Amino acid sequence: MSITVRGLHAVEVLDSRARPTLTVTLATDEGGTVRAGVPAGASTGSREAVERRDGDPARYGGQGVRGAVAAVNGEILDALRGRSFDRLADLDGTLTALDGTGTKTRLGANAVVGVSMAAARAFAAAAGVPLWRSFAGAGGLGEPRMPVPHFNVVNGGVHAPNALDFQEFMLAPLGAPSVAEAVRAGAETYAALRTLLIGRRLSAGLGDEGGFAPEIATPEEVLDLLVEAITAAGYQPGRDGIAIAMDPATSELYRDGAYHVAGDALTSDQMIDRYEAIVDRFPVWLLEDGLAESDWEGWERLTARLGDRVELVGDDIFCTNPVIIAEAIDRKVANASLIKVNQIGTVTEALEAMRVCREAGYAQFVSHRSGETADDFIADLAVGTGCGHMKSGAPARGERVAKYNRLLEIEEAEHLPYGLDGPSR
Ligand code: 2PG
Ligand code: MG
Repeated sequence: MSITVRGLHAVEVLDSRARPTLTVTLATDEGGTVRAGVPAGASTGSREAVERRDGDPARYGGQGVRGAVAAVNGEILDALRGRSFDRLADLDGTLTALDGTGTKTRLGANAVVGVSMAAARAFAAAAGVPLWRSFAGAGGLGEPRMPVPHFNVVNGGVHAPNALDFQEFMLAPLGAPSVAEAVRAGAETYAALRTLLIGRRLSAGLGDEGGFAPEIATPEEVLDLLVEAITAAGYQPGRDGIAIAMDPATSELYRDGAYHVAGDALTSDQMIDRYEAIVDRFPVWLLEDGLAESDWEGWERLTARLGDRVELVGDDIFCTNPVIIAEAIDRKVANASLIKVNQIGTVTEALEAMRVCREAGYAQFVSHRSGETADDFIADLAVGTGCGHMKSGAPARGERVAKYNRLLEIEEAEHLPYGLDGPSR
C-alpha cells in the first residue's frame, strides 16, 4: 500500500517539561491526516541523532525549535509533496538523504523523527490497520505481544533535583497475567509508595517522569522502600509478581574515570560489585546503563559477571544505532538495547536496530523520553514488534499514562499474549 504526500505541517508546542518541541501533521491521499508529537531526552548519549534547537537565549533559554519547524514546513515538504512512497523505508531514506549528515544535524533529528513517525501512521491508516499491526508485517521482528510495562516510580539523576544519583527505579509486573493487571499493580504500588513516603515525612513531589523524588541518597534505601511498597500493596516482590528495574544512567555520573554515587567515587569494578550485591539482595531483574557510554571495557566485565542473571540494557552506549549495537554484540557487551526512535532519527532505523538485536538474541526495550507529549506511538511500536517490555515513566501524568492507556485499549480489542517470550534472565 503506497501513500502520496499532500501536505505536511509542523508547529512549535510544549513538551511535558515546559520545553518546546514539535507536532507534525501529515496529509496523504490514502491515509487521511495523521499527527505525531516529538519526544526529547535530558540524559542523552553523545552519539544520538542531533536535535535542532534555535540557540536564541531570548526564547525559551535557547531551546526553541523554530528552525526545526521551518525545516519541516519548507525543505522537507518541498521534497515530499506530490511524491508517492511504497514503503516507510523509502520515505525515511529520502529524509535521511535530504539531511545528508548521517546524524540528522542539518534538518534536525527532531524535525526528521516527527515526519517519520507521522509517515508510519499514514502507512498504517492507508492499509486500514492499527499502527501496531503495520510493524508486525515488517519482517525480522517478533510476533505481536503485549509488553510488560515498566513503571518508573522513583526519579533521581538529571530527572529530579533531589540527592539521588541513580535516575530511575521501575516496577516491572513480570508475573501479571495481562497489561490490565500490570497497570493495576503498578498504580496500586505507586499509591502504596506515596503513603510510605508521606508516613516517613519524605517528599512525595514528582520528577520529570512522574515518579517520586524523595531526598534519599543511596539506591539500596530506595530498593528497600520499593520492596516494602510492593508488599504493602499486596503483591509479591520478584519475577512471579513485581520485579524491579533500574536505570542509573551512569554516563551522567562518570567524571575523571570514576562513578560518583552518594558521595563516593567508584571504579567500574566497584560499581559491578555494588550491582552484584544489589542483585543478591533485591529482586532487580533489569539494569540499564549500569556503566557509562565510554566505558566499554567495564561493560565487557559487567556483562561477563551479571549477563546471565540480569537483563543488561544499553541506552546511552547504543543510541538505538544498529552499527553500534552490532559492535556490542561482537564484543559481548550488554544483552539488550533500549529502543528510542528519536535517538536514531527514523522509525525505519529503529526497526533495523530491533532486528539486529533480535537476530543476536539481544532483548529490545522500547522507551519514552523524559520530555514527552501525549503521543502514544511507542505503545504500538512495542506491541507490533513483540519486544515484550516497554517503559513510559510512572503510572501518573498524562504524557506517561497516554502510552499505558493505549496498551489497555489494544489489549481490550485484541487477544495477544502478555510478557516477554525470550528466556527470562
Ligand atoms: C533514559 C531516558 C528515558 P532521557 O535515560 O532512559 O527514561 O531519559 O529521555 O532523559 O534520556
Ligand atoms: Mg536510560
